[in-house]
Amino acid sequence: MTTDTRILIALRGAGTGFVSGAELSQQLGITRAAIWARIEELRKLGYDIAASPHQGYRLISVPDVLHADDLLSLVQGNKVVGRDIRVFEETASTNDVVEKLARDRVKEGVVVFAESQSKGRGRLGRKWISPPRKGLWFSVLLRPNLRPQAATQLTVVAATALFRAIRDVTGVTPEIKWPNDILIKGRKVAGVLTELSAELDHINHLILGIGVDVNQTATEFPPELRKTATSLKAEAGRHIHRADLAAAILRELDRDYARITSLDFAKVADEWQQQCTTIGQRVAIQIGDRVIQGHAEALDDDGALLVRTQYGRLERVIGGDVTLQK
Ligand code: BT5
Repeated sequence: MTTDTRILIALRGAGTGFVSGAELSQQLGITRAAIWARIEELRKLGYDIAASPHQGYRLISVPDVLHADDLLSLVQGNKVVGRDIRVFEETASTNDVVEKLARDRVKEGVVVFAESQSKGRGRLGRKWISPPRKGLWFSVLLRPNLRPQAATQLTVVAATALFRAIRDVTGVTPEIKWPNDILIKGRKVAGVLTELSAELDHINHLILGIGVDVNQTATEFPPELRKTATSLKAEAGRHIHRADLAAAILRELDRDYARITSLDFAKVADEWQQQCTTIGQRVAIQIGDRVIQGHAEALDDDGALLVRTQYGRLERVIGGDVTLQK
């Protein structure tokens, strides 16, 4: 843990109170002058920290920037997801950065955020719009001990984590649309891109790419997305602090990842089914050139959607574009 992370943990721990320089210096094992120097650096980044010669330091406000040390201080209890966090000002795609880390054998749980992406992507090579500082654009490296067929479980885990974090931080209750969309009043506010490196019988690594539209105003979306997309700010009616939301998502992901690695996917799937607006609906699912039509009945143990087709057959669908039918 870096010195800045530890200073921020101590300041947050004090709430609206002060932490004395002597206390910090003792806890961190560095001089009071060194602490003062770090506080000055944090101030330059936009952290408003009051300093009083008698009482010490107090955190007044934090800027709306993503800062790796700060994010780490917010998820210090996490076991896997977020034990290593890196933030870039701009990348082509955070999934590509993580893919490279995976090939360099970096441990699972590393999370890469970018303030903006020049080539953010969705599924099937679609574009994902990722404007600077308006949303959360990040990817998580995982090495789950699962068969490749069960990879959809991770998309389900990401969707339930997003659902809970968005509801808890903003007060707005979103819906989950299978397999990878989070919607509010029918408009997309977040998406998940799961990419996989696997052998026939096991997953080498899996990258969860997550995009959340946080603080765009309606007119900041490109015209072609204005009818289909929305942001948390537009729906909640207030600015949302991105670092708080990011930390909440990483905490929820860590919790659910632990659940599936302990082979408890059923609990995650139950919660998912309760929030998912796709289950129980008539759907048309486009998979490549093929369209399956029928009734979405449930999720199976691998996270696949079970669809009763118009011919009465139960089909297992692991991906595709869903349209709800009236
Ligand atoms: C997704 O694809 O929903 C997955 C999005 C994943 C984005 C993250 S950001 C961090 C990581 N790095 C990446 O490069 N990607 C991941 P899909 O279901 O295929 O939806 C793509 C479609 O959503 C596009 O064709 C647009 O219609 C629409 N779209 C594009 N940008 C959007 C945005 N910011 N908000 C809402 N909809 C958007």
